[in-house]
Amino acid sequence: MRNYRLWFVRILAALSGVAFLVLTPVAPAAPPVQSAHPGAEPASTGYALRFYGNGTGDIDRVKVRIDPPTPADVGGDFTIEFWMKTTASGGTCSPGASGDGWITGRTIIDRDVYGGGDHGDYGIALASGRICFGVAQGSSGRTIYGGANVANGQWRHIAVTRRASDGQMQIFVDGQPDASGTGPTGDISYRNGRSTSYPNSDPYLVFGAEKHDIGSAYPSYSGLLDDIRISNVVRYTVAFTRPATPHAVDGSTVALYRFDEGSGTTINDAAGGGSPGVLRFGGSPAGPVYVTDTPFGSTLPSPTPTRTFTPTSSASAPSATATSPPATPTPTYTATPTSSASAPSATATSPPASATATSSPGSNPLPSPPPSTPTRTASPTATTGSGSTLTPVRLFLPLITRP
Ligand SMILES: [Ca+2]
Ligand SMILES: [Ca+2]
Repeated sequence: MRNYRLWFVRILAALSGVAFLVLTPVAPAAPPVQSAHPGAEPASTGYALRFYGNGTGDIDRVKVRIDPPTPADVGGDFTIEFWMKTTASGGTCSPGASGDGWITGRTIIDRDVYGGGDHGDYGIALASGRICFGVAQGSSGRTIYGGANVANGQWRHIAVTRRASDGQMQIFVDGQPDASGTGPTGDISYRNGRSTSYPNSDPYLVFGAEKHDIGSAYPSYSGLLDDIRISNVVRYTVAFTRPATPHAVDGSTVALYRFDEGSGTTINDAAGGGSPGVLRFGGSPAGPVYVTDTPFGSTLPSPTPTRTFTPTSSASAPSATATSPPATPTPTYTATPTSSASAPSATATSPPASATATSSPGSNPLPSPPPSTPTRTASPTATTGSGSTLTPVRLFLPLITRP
């Protein structure tokens, strides 16, 4: 009986010119995630990744292994830039003489090591709609906090720079200087062969989530990310024109993530491939997912000047030369403008973390491995956790600063 009905419908559909496929219980509608067929899609601009800020279970993130060392493990001069789009703000930033002031923001890029800064760590987060960027090495650190509201539902270009020689740090939003400060000097790359009690998070560079899943006091980013480029130079010291096209690969590009795969769990590194990533999918809603909304679509990002604070950009050192005076104008937010360029840094002029795919793994087990355990500094920054009840666990293991 069913067959007769089916054929009847098909004939009717064929006669009336209607695609009968939609009436037959054949194949479900194509899923929103398409396979990447660059040539098959009209004016394809690729994809971006949409994260949901689940911040748990090692999911809803992209993980890039950096130890044994990969090119993405920058630690000398570097620039990290990307596009983001969100309206989900929240989180807090504690600018000042701590490199962990960003960890209570919604983490966008996480290269933290659990506890104190050890050889070095850093991270970028969104807090109250503004960019928060911290760098630490040992007990020395600095967190700077931008002023522009970037959580306005439009694509925004973010760039952070860090210089090894004098610790100069800067944030740029849509090419405009947004904050600056002076952090630790020297090499802050992930210490090669470093032993850790957190092997699933420490030796990774993580996009879109707080890497250790410590809890709600350390939230994860919810929103879109695209075209993350990591360079081993300070690309910007003064205002620049916001890019209108995907970041290029050049001699200073050590890793580049276009998120144009469109499916699967492999995240390609467009800059030579030495630092591929893995997409860890899950949560509710489950993320990250590929979306066709990119900064390079028909709707060009409008340079929204929603800046609420213009950090006297004069700070920008005239040139990227080695010894420039401690960049003065720390953003007015910083209560402690003291330049803590103290750190007994390992090397003066840190070597660009890498140039080749794999620089001798475990090559430097020598530099006296610091006191066995990653000192978990109970820095004051942790207190911010609004309404976060201190669990006994956290108190027991001085996890107060996840750091
Ligand atoms: Ca893309
Ligand atoms: Ca840390």
